[in-house]
Amino acid sequence: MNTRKPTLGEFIIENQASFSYSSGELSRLLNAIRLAAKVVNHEVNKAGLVDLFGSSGDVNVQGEQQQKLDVFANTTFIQALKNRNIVCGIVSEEDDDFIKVDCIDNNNSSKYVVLMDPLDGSSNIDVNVSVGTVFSIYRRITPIGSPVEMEDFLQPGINQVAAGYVIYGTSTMIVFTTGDGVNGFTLNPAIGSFYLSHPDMKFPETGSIYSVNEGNYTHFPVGVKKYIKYCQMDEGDRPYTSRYIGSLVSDFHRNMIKGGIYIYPNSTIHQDGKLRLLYECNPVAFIAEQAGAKASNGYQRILELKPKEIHERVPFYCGNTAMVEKLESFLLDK
Ligand code: P6P
Repeated sequence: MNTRKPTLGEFIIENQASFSYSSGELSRLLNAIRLAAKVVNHEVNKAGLVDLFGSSGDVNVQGEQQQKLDVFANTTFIQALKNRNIVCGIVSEEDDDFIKVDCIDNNNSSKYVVLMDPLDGSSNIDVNVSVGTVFSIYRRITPIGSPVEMEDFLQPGINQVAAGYVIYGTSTMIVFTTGDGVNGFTLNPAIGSFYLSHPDMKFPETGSIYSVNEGNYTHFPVGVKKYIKYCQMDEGDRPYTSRYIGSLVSDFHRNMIKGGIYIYPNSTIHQDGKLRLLYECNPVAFIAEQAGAKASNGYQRILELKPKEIHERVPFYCGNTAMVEKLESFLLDK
């Protein structure tokens, strides 16, 4: 009996039929992401040896110091997506405006758009802490064959056809959903293939980890302060454990496996929160819900928020449903 775990490529082929609307294009899109992930992984793993550490000297649209690997990752994913005539447009954290993808024959019949944070948590690169790529895939809503437009990107998260992340950690993984559960694939660097290491990922029933930058505590809304004190009380199943890496993908991935909540609230420092709705919160929220958990802005389901601009930020509370709902109850208490 063949007990070898399927590769990501084999998994995509085996599940092709379950990808909504897909006529093979979504499979080709996921394969492009797989290739780019391997290329970025190779550079992340040797960054210090080839002076890919440190900043590029530029500043991105967020006003954040652009790290050299940010630029490399952005270029790599954009090129992989452009080369296969599978997308008509791209939004990246690293680019001010959306990118129109005109295919060679100028007849771009592609029906998908991709929104991504090519290297999230990049401020951790120089200190050898895990970083990640986050991606979100939608079908375009303007006519196929016409130039892609802003409304193709400003769709609510419930319209995503697929979403996932790459985590460049002690091992490199791709975790993604196409709306039929969450599956995790681990790269075997000796072979260069991703293998299905975490089938049908689900949050544990309960969680006892809270992830928040407590350095900003005095700037948080009262309800968030109350929830943090609740986590720290010696009562019932608490105190919880505080774990915060400062890399969304790493904090979320650990919480999905061990159970927990990730918190990035609005504050007097970040009026609307820090995380971006389109290419951080929506894809992670899609995965969280598919893994039996919850993602909200404190009052509304993240996936139902109607985006107003491509780099907009929202408060983000994501993890075990009971933990998120407890935090929401503190926010509702006036
Ligand atoms: P802070 C990385 O810049 C990021 O977008 C997330 O990956 C991470 O969770 C968060 O910001 C860290 O922000 O303000 O705690 O350093």
